[in-house]
Amino acid sequence: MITETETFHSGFVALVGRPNVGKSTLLNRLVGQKISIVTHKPQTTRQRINGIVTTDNAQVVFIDTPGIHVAGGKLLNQSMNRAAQEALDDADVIVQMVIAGQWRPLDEQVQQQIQASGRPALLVVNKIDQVKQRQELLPWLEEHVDAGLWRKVLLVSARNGSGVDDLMVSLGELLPAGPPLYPEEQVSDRNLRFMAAELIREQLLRYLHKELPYGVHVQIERFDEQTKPLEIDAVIWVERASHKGMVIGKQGAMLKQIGKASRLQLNRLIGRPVHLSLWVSVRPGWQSNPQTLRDSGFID
Ligand SMILES: Nc1nc2c(ncn2[C@@H]2O[C@H](COP(=O)(O)OP(=O)(O)OP(=O)(O)O)[C@@H](O)[C@H]2O)c(=O)[nH]1
Ligand SMILES: [Mg+2]
Repeated sequence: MITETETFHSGFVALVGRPNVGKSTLLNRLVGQKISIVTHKPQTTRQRINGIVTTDNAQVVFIDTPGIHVAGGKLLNQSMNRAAQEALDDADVIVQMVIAGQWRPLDEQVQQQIQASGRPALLVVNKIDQVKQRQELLPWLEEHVDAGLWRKVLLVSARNGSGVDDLMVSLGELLPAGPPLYPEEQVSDRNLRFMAAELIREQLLRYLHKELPYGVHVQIERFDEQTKPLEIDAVIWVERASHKGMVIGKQGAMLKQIGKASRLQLNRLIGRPVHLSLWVSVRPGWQSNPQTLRDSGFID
């Protein structure tokens, strides 16, 4: 319930860090719902996703961003890093996430980007559930964490929720006074169609090996809410003809497995039975094709 607008705080908080540190896991934990996909593979998130948390006295719009990485030549990867940079530029407050006990060159690079932005920033040291004794972390914290840079340093487990309430309190205090930016019941800026494509891509990342999942994209061709069960047709893009066979598998076994796992996720997301049809289409070089990336919302 939103009551007193005078003391209400609102604004954008960017969650940034190198791939796999747990940004999307934390977003889902904060929002209390799965709105961003999570896998053990780096570069899972490809586009920014806003997750909205509204309390009695604040509305925090969290921006989940793609992990900042060495982009190489592909336009898709460049667009992912750009999405993270834009979130840094748009945010009122920045949260950098790192993994407890790890401080890699990319973590250092992200920290420098945050410094350059000049925005207030917090450091979240995530995955502390993997640390047996918190004291073990002290030498690491002393070596890598420059307390002067951060408004606060928090030890968190996005997986089990430890430290997450403290993070919310700290963020509420740092955001400017202002009215809510979204209706209080809204939890994401993305629609069901986008989330459906993401859930299917999550299963592709889970089931496909090595580099193959990085070359896939899911395009929803039909999302018919009038039918019972709800009908979803989706096309999985792959970069090469040889990849098509790998996604389909022997006698269609792989695609069947991915379809089944996706359907279960979609049923949960939408709250009613879904009929899912999947196709695989070869789109050579889609990751570097500006028109394709524009049509799919990766670049403006
Ligand atoms: N043990 C442990 N694992 C975690 C925690 N948070 C995230 N993970 C795991 O770390 C992996 C990466 O999590 P994601 O949330 O996808 O990480 P991300 O930073 O969003 O990754 P990208 O989207 O690739 O940039 C997954 O296997 C998560 O289950 C945590 O607090 N503890
Ligand atoms: Mg992510």
